[in-house]
Amino acid sequence: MTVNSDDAINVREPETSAVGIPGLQETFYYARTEMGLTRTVKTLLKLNQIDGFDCPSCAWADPKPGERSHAEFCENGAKAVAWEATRARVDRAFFAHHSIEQLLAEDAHSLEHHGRLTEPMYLAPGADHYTPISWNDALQLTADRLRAMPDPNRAAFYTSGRASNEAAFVYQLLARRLGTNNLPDCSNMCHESSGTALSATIGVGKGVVTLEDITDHAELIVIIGQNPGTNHPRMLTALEMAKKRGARIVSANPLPEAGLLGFKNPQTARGLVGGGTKLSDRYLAVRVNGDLAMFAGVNKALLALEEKAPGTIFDHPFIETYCDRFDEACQGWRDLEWSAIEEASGLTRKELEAFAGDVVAAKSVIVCWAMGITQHRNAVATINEVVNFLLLRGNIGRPGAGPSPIRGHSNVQGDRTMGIWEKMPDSFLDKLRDEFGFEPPREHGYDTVNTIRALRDGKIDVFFALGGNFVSATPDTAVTEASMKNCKLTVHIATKLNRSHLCHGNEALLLPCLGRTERDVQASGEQVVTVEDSLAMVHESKGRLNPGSEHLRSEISIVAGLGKALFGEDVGWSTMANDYRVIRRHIEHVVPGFDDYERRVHEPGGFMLPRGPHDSRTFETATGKARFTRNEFDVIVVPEGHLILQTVRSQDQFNTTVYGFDDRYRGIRGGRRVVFVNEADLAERGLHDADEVDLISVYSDGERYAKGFRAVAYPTPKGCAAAYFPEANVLVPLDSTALGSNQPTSKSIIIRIEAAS
Ligand SMILES: Nc1nc2c(c(=O)[nH]1)N[C@H]1C(S)=C(S)[C@@H](COP(=O)(O)OP(=O)(O)OC[C@H]3O[C@@H](n4cnc5c(=O)[nH]c(N)nc54)[C@H](O)[C@@H]3O)O[C@H]1N2
Ligand SMILES: Nc1nc2c(c(=O)[nH]1)N[C@H]1C(S)=C(S)[C@@H](COP(=O)(O)OP(=O)(O)OC[C@H]3O[C@@H](n4cnc5c(=O)[nH]c(N)nc54)[C@H](O)[C@@H]3O)O[C@H]1N2
Ligand SMILES: [Mo]
Repeated sequence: MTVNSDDAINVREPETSAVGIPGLQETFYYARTEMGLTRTVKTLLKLNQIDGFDCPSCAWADPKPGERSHAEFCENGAKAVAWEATRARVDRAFFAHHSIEQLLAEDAHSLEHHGRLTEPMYLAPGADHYTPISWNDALQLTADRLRAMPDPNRAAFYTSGRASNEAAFVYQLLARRLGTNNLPDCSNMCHESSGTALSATIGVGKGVVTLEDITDHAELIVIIGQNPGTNHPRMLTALEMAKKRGARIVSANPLPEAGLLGFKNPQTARGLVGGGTKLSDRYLAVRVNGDLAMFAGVNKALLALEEKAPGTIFDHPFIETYCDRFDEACQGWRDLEWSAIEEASGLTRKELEAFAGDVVAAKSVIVCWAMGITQHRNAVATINEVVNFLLLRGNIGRPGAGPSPIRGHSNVQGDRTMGIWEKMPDSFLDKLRDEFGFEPPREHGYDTVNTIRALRDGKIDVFFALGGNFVSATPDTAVTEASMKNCKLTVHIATKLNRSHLCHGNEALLLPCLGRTERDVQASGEQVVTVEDSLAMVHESKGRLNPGSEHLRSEISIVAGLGKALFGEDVGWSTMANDYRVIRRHIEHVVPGFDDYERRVHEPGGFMLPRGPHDSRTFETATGKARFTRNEFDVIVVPEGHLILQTVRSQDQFNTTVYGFDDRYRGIRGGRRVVFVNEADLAERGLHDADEVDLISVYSDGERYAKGFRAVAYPTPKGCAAAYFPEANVLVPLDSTALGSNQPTSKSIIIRIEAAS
């Protein structure tokens, strides 16, 4: 892995399978460099084990207790752990030496690479250096600024998805006790579109399959808009198991991702030395934003087969018993022209009919998806169409079938379950009121995009973040960064320094917390926290390493400390911070599905949350039925001479955390300012591979520039392009969001590409 970026970006052929020996070597080299040998062994062997800690990287599920390997982690999980457990420190001397201005000139990699934050720091009005502050003063100052606001809605409480269930629950309690539902979170940028579509169509905003459904039951697994080789590497092990028993995989992706093509399992001899497992049986090079058309096309093809041989294709008993609006949806498919489908999807009718053939041959089908689906203007409609696709053949609520949005951050799903949402339903707020004896606000709060608008318009006095890197993760970087200046106070609970800590309000606080890997000892003894994975298993996580500094506090203790500074002991803030079992008892009373929480979560592997569609084909929608939808055929029209740009993650990053400058599977080494473009599109513009180019996004409110990218001729469909996030976020217009979910459209940005100016 290259850890310094330089001008000479090295480009090779993309790889055709993931993991294997290079992945393993990289893991250990990297972990040793950050943590040293003893710490590496001690830490990695506890990762994702029953008595260990949950991997702080992605939300992929763990196998059952008896089926875990001794090394139940992947290259990228190991990087995330090493990055947190590093021996490097950012202390008061560091801040005395480095001004805000100096730090703003550093890139994301170098900021976090300085090491772990060690003690609370304060930035006074007009100051150019952070200086030490005591915990007590930091919490009092925050409480004073919050109390000084004329309206509680002048505060916003952002959450990144690494926070534990307990931290998230106490945090939303604090915001609501204060009187606001302004709880924007990273999920607004991640699976908001999935939640919106699934709630309306099947009555639950999360996926409804289990790990065994994938490994043991599904006959066909469809993977769309996801790059599991990089972002959910342990999913490849599950896919390999499915393949071994004869399941088929169909992938749709505008990039030929190595991890979808093949897998060399580093934990088996065959994977280390042999050719590995071929994963996708069918690879559909869909156009960026073409999935709505693709699924409409497949559904149309299925309908045609059904009409030719009635009663042989669709699951009529299921449709009649459990669904509504079926006829309306069918009419929609009849009315669609194949030419429109082909143009919008970039796929031929023949390809889509062949895909429909795979579907008909499979008794059970799962669809997995991630950001390539959710970050588009038509994302909600696309996911509705995926639900249609599954409902047609009763592929929900039985083994090996169902929708499976693959979550990002390790506890992003749990945070939502705990109430981190700007529009939690009244049923949740009623229970919160009954449990704690105060009336929570009912008016919906700001999501992430609306928080940025409010910041920009001077409507937020205090911006508080539980983790994350708000200014780098959100769209329209220039607008967002400038907007933070309008705050009176910005506060970040964080493990490592990032750009959000430098784009500050009039005053700023930096509050360092324990990480997932570290022991958490409170008044009642050593604590555990709990998390929920992408497949709705709730389990515990227990840090093992000694804290990175004696001054670190747990997220829970910081948030509860602020609660106490604001409200005294009204809801028992200290009792919760002293003993997390008290928090779990409150959760049990407030959040459905957590009965007998304390006992069940300590069982090896934890427990599964109830999900009506999966457990009993119960659909808690507006009509009590699963809902077919007729979706408007909304496709982005790219103006002549323009391209549609998607933003992706490299192999060496976790969101805005940049571990290094390589993207091994895509053949990129030594840099991140690259743009992947079809060779013909380059040629049409008189450009060539390796040219330096500028990217210009065009939107109704004007043009945005990202300059100095290396063009890489790449096998992506004509008219499409890709670049890395967060570098490309300057190009994403704040107002360009998904219909119905308000999620930023980070995967469909209309751009021009020009020779560098
Ligand atoms: N190592 C590592 N792991 C991670 C993360 C990380 O940054 N690093 N991030 C975590 C988080 S928060 C998340 S949300 C997940 C993200 O996991 P992914 O969604 O896999 O992440 P992206 O890199 O955004 O990849 C999007 C994929 O969708 C494809 N795509 C783009 N547009 C389209 C389209 O229109 N149609 C189709 N069919 N495909 C499209 C892209 O080519 C790419 O393969 O990963 C989580 N895990
Ligand atoms: N263009 C574009 N933009 C995107 C995306 C995209 O695909 N394209 N993806 C979006 C998605 S899916 C997501 S989820 C968001 C991610 O948005 P965020 O969650 O806000 O960003 P991260 O980069 O994950 O946050 C990294 C920071 O978290 C802090 N941190 C790490 N561990 C801990 C911890 O244990 N506790 C605390 N308190 N802090 C910790 C560190 O300081 C680190 O710098 O970005 C979104 N933005
Ligand atoms: Mo995410």
